[in-house]
Parts: sequence; C-alpha cells; structure tokens
Amino acid sequence: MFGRFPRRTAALVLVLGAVASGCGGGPPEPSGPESLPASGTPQVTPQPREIERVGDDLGVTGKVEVVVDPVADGPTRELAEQVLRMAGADEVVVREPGERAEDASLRVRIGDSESPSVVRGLQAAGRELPEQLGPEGYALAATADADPQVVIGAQESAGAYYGVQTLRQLTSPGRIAGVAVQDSPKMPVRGAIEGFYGPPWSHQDRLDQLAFYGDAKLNSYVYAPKDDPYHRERWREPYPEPEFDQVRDLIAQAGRHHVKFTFALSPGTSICYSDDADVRALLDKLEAVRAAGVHDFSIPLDDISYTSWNCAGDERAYGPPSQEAAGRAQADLLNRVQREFVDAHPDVSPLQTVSTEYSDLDDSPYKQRIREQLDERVLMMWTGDGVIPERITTDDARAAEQVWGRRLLLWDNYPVNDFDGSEGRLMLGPYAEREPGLGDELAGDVVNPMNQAAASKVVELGAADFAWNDEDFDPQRAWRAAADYLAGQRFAGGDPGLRANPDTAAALLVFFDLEHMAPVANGSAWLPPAPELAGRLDEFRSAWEDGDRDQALRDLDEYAQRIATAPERIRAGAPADFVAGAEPWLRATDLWGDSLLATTAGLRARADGNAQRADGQFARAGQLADRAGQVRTDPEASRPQGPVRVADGVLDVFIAQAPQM
Ligand code: LTM
Repeated sequence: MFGRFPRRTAALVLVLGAVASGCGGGPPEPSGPESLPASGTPQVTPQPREIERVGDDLGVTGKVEVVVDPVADGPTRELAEQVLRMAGADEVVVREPGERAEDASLRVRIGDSESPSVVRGLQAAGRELPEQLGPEGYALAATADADPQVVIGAQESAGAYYGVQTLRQLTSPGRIAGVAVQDSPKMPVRGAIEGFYGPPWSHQDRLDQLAFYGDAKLNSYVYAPKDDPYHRERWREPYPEPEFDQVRDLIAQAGRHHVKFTFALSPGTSICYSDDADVRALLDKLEAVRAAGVHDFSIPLDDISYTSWNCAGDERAYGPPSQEAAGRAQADLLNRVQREFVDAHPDVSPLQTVSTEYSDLDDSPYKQRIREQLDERVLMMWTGDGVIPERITTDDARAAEQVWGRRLLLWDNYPVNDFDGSEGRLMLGPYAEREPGLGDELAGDVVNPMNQAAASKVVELGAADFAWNDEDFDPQRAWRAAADYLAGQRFAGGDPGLRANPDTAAALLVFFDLEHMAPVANGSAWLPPAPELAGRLDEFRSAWEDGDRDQALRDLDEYAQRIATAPERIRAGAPADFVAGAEPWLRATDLWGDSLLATTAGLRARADGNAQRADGQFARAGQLADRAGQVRTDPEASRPQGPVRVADGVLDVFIAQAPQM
C-alpha cells in the first residue's frame, strides 16, 4: 500500500526514541534538544505510520517561500508560517502557485497530492504515492539537495494540516529533519468527551484543549459536561446569550484546529419520549447550535433510570416501564433525531449516542431492542467491559459490537477522576492496557478527561498516539512525549517553544510516576502506584539488607532530591494551567519529598551509629508525612473531595517502615 517505506522503520524509530530518551534501566528521562539527530528520525507524536530519513537536515534561514493550493486551508497556511518562523525564517512568503521567488533559501509546497509539483517533490525524495493516502492522510518529504524543499501532499484539508503538524515536530531551531513520511490515522474518530461530573472546564480550558487537539491530531471534542445545566437538567432551555457566545467561540476555535465540535444534549433525566413537544424542544435546541456552525451532534442517554418513565404518556405509548420498553422509546427518539434533523441537513454527520447500558458485553432485552430498531447509521459509544475497565481488548470490542449490532465508538473512562474510587487522584499515568488491534474494531476512541483540563493532556496525548497508530503504540514513549509537550513542545496552545526544557520534562516524569496509579470503580488499581519509585525502594531495601548501605543511601537520596525539587521545577517550567490544576498534588509532593529526604537522613545517621540524630530525622519525616496527608483537593476544581494521593502505598509505607529498618 505505501510506496517505499519499509516496515522496519517504525522499530528503528522506537529504538532511536528510547536511546535519545535515556530509557532502559533507570527512570524515564525526557528527550532533550539532542533528540533531533542528524541521522535517524526525530520522535513525532502520534507516531507516523511510515517515517524514514532520506538525507541531511535542511537549514532554515532568511526567506522561505510557501506555495499553497486550496487543499491548504487558512489554519494550515497560518500554522506553516508560524512553524517556519519559529524554526528561524526571517521572512515567510505564502503564495499560490506561479512565479517563484529566486531569493528563497527554502521552498515549501503544500497542496493536492496529485498536483504535478507535489508529485515531483515527493519523487525527489524517492517516494511513490499510493493511489489513496486515506482520509486525513498526508505524505511529506524534506530534501536538502541543491534546491532544498519540503513537500506536503494531501487529498483533503485535514491531511494537509496534519502534514504541517508533523513538520512542526521535525523542526528544531535553524533546521528541518531530512525525512519522508507517509501517514494516515487508523481510527476515524479521535478525541475527548468532556463527559465528567463535577466542575466543568472553563471557557479558557476548552479553547486551550481544542488547540492542543490540533497539535495531537485529535479530531473530535464532544461537549457533554454533566454539570452544565443546559446540557442535562435544563436541556429544554436555550443557552442564555453569554453562554451561547462562548459556544460560538468554541466552534470557531475547533475549526481553526481541525477539530469537530460535537454538541451533546442529554435529555434522559426528564424527557417524555412520546411527547411531541419534548422532541420538538430537543430538535429546536440542536437546530440553534447547527445554525451557529456545528455539524456533529450526540444524544447521550447514560446514567438515567430506564425502569421508570418521566410521564404517564410513555406508559400509554410503550407499556409498563421495563428495559425493553426503554429500548423502544430511546430508539424512537434517536431515529427521529437522525431522520428529522440529521438527514435534513447534508452537512450534519450521523448522530452519536451513548445508551443507558454502555459498559458490558451481555445481551439484554434493552440491547436487543436497540440493535433491532435503532437506525444503523447512529454511532454508539461503549466504555469497554466495565465503566472503568482494567483493560480494553479486541475480543471485548468484537463481543460488544456483536451485541450492539454495529461498530462502536470507545468512550474511554480514563483519565476521568470524578468517581468515588478516584478520590484525591490526579491521573498522570501512561495511556495503557488498550490492546493494539482495536484500531481495526472500533470507529474511534474518545477519552473522558479529568476536571483538571491541562493535566488531562498526559493521557490525551497517549490516546491520540494510540488512536492514530495502535499497532506501533508504545505507552512509555507516548508518556515521555507528553512530558516533552508540557515542557515546551506545546505550540498552538500558546508559547511557541520548539524544544522541551529537559529539566522540566525530567521533573514532570518524576511527578507523573508519583501520580501513576489509576483505579477502577472500587478504588483498586489497574495501573500500579509509582512503579519507578517502588522499583528504586525495592532495590534500596535489598542493598540495605546486603550491607552496601552507603551506595544504597546515595542512590536513594539522589532520587529523593529529584522528588523534592520536582514541584519547584514544574512550577517554573510547565504551563501555568497545568500547574494550577496540579497545585494540591504539587504542594503535597513538596512535603512528601522533604519527608523522604528526612527519612534518608535518618537512615544515614543510623548507618553512622548516631541514634539520636536518626530518631530526630525520623520524627521530622513523620511530621512532614502527616502534613502531606492533610493536603486536600480544591472543592472549586474537583469532584469528589478528599486528601490528595501521592505514591500512596509506596512512599508512605516506606517512610513509616524506615525507622524499623
Ligand atoms: O461513562 C459514562 C458513559 N457515563 C458516566 C460518566 O459521565 C462519568 O464521568 C464516568 C466516570 O465516573 N462514569 C459514567 O458512568
């Protein structure tokens, strides 16, 4: 299918990424400026399907000419200009095909993959284009010969935009990596659903998220905050004008970043399915949003009672309440929305929904009704086997698709932290336990994030990587990429840093490890707490037992310093919104880090035979640990409330046990 891109390339990229990132035995290290080698390929996230070095890096100086055709839309042109300026161009001239500027030091062509100049440019890198690049696909070649040029070819505007997003990651100050890329996403729908309980994201959070989705090649944002009254409890009422203005802003921002703004309305807590006035109220509200420029809609029916009716009319129309009757009523409603609203507007995509059963694999009278009666075009979401599943497998996806009689869109309840078992947690672990191959089964993957928007990017970027290219997915690689992104590789979100600050990225990875634990609904872990720290503490215990106490203490002390200084480094180097959302956890980490340092000081005093000093240090460690345990979540920013957790079960246990060692 793809031209001359050997499959081994992906493996080569992984190895290079790992070497550049210093991974292996020790703690995960970020990739620094040196991670853009003159040979090999730089890490691009999501991992391209095919990427290969074809020559030397290209220099970026002076005047750069960008030739575009209509495949490169406004956002793509602007992004290309920003990227090239960031890379060091003094002047960027963007123009339609025609007379070429003789004084340009670098030419960039972004356009239709069939246009002769694009084909020639790709051929110069020895590339042959396949017949179809695939939806949202692109080909890119950067060649540094006598006439240095970058060519990006695509069949549709999203592909051209993603080609330039890849160019952004191939760029370092003054140069562009000499590589060829051929790429397209595995899953058609990739993104996030703001579908959690508790404080909805702020308008600024949402604007920033949409920009980030563009950077991460995520193409969907579903607006479904449970605690927005106009989304759920007061779904019939139109949005007041100030709120509607914000919706308009979000639509525009989504467009600027090639994201589909999917508007969701959740009427299930009070709708009377058989009441034409209720159905009309629903359609009218959708229509108002459509008129403002939205093309994608969802009617979520999760977390409602489906064994009681909201009105007597439904009992007359559908019989006594039952799951089977609810299935009929809901199928009727969704079919009407699909036929009377979606079908009436050719620019509106098929309706999305999540049904009242959404988290299991068993057939039921409810599912049977939906399977048999619901318009086959309606795209249904499913959370995996369990609301918060321990893993999501291809077998599960196939079984679910069997009982629902259609392809499903994954509503992935990770990193959401709104349920009781997640009290006090910030979910900063890797995107993991999603089986490669899901790309062949699912229509897409949208994750339900945390109340803390910026911190959600850690998992969102992993999900973006997985949904784009699940076969080559590496959770740890994506995790490091998230640290790099937050440490400076962010772009559309604001600060146009080209390279990650290595100190910030390293501090973030230490912090991510402390917040690695991810719980299922009852609070037990599907991702373990602090695996890096736990491994180091295990090594310490063995070395301490074996007698090499001095070296063991030096090693542990070094890592304790990294924990203790991580909050300060993160506050100084990470984006302000990340820091604000994570502040209670950073504050607790300050205290836990100091407590661990006091513990190592106590152990050193003991090894030196100074019992009095040892006791003093252990007492201090205990006091700091008590204070750390008292730091609580911010009621304005989180649900549920509780003491914040930092490497719980690992750090607290070690500090408590150390005086007895
Ligand atoms: O998962 C679904 C479909 N619905 C709700 C979400 O709104 C909620 O955020 C998650 C996690 O608590 N659980 C749900 O059941």
